[in-house]
Amino acid sequence: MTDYQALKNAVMSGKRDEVTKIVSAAVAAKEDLNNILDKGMIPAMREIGDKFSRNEVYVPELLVAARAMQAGLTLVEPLLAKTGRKPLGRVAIGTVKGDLHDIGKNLVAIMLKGAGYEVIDLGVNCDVAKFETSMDKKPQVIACSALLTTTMVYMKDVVQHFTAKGIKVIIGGAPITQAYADEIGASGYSEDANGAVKLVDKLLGAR
Ligand code: B1M
Repeated sequence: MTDYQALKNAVMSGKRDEVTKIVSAAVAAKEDLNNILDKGMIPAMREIGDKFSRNEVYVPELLVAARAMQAGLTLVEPLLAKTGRKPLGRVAIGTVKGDLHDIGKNLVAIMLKGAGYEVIDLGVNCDVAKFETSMDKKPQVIACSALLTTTMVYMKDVVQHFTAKGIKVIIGGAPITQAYADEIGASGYSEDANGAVKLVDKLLGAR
């Protein structure tokens, strides 16, 4: 019988080997994959995300937890694909054209995955055409990250293009503000990765 509290603690404290051990054993014992996610890993990422938002933990702690989460997800994801577990929704994410910063974007992606969303990660330097390549997967939200004042302006093109098609666009990154999001007509802004999950939850009515 899997100790889900131990799994949760291992993810939150970033113990990657421990997560791998517990998840491997759970998979070998044919535990319900939904339980592994819903009782262990997802609450762990939600809780550490909330702590991060309250400044109780910082980027390094969040990064190690994210890596531990990723280690567990790597084991579960291929099996989940076979069970047909439905994701809460689909989000395509990328850092905008001209911008190569991806640490924050990766955190947002992993928090979304951890929360139960399917994430199409388009990487960095994404222009509208690159975001368009995700359309065959039918994302409901485009999530756009920028770290440079010179590249954030491109978000306006992404917002205009996709909102015209009825797809929501959310933005974030160090130089972004709510005022800027309002100015360019984005569907939403969040200042951190956990806030991005809450924003997507709200936009898609998922929770
Ligand atoms: Co660069 N860089 N950098 N850099 N870099 C900054 C951003 C800078 C502020 C440093 C400085 O001058 N003090 C500055 C920007 C100045 C400005 O525009 N105002 C800068 C510069 C100038 C540059 C170069 C131009 C330097 C040069 O070559 N002369 C160059 C540009 C390259 C390019 O992109 N074309 C450059 C290059 C690099 C490295 C490659 C060396 C490296 C990036 C490595 C990588 O990402 N793989 C790098 C780094 C590491 C930084 C700093 C030090 C750290 C950024 C980071 O990862 N933070 C940064 C200075 C700083 O921020 N102190 C700096 C941690 C990360 C977790 O935070 O990405 O903000 P962040 O993400 C947060 C939130 O913003 C939010 O959630 C995350 C956490 O909760 N968030 C979202 C992010 N995306 C979101 C999306 C959402 C919602 C929330 O919804 C969609």
